[in-house]
Amino acid sequence: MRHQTPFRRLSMSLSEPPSSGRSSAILPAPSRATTANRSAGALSGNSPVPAVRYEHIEVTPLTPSIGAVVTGKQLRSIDAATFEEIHAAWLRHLVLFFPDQALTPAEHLAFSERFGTPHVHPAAPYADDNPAIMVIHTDADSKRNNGGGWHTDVSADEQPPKATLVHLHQLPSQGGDTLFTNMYEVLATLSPALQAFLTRLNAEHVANYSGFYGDHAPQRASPKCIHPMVRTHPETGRNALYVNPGFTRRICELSDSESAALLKMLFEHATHPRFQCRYQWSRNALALWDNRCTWHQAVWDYYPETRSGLRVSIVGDRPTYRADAVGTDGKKAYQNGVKGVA
Ligand SMILES: O=C(O)CCC(=O)C(=O)O
Ligand SMILES: [Fe+2]
Repeated sequence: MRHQTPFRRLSMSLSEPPSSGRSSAILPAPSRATTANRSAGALSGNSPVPAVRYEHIEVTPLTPSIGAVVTGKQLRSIDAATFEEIHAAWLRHLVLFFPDQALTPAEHLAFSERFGTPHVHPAAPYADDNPAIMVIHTDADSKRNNGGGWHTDVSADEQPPKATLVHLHQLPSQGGDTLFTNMYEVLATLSPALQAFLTRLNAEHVANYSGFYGDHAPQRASPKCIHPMVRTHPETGRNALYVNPGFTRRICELSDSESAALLKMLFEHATHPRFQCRYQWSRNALALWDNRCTWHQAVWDYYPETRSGLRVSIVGDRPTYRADAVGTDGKKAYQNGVKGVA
């Protein structure tokens, strides 16, 4: 398979930063481990996380930056070794897609719970009398499409969901794709001076679900929270930009006009296609994404057709920036990497 460059067994610990011991927080120089792997030709795509050899699943990357399709297993019955591989692939590719998963809502929930405690959405309708099983549904009567703009899930919560698992049961005849963005790379391709500045800033995230889900009564008040703009991923030790157009309203330490200008610039930078993948769903596919280092957006291009399924999210940590983190990934700065005219 083109993605597999076996040089290292999965027994490596991905719960530790890939290059622990590195002290400089944010300088965009490759870590020693990364450099060694690169010269050995061991990296696939842009990930600084070492390649792994999978023995229980097949993993096919969608782009060098983000996303992989995982085949070979039914998620309703996986053993601990398979789960470990899925977890490692998730940390490496940020979003995984599992086609052809025959899952009842209870099985979807049970697989999701292997990642932690289910998160209850503040306002969305739910299935099976269980507020942890959120309904995803858009049809000809919908006023809006859930997840239709770039966002990370419920980032206005004090402990936003770390993982989201969406299983789609009904699809339109065409369209209804979901796009994902790699927010590690978005940060890493900014100039070192701007990265360093961002590590000192916090931003306010505000949700307003009032009327969003029609007549459905909310589970709780719409949340509001202040989070650091650069977030250190607690499992990979890598830094990601943690602001998004869906929920981030202003940068606390700046004036209104400075805040608006910087957020506009960051949002534009983050929407470059080089950081993205786009998934074309098939019926009964399940997507698993990491909200700590990605954005996503569901495209509503299939009106008046119906698209529906279920979602379970898993509670994450309170976002923090760690000055002793692995840092960013040594990408070329934005002006060297992605600007261009044609
Ligand atoms: O329907 C989708 O593809 C994703 C919608 C969304 O943003 C979500 O469920 O978090
Ligand atoms: Fe979402």
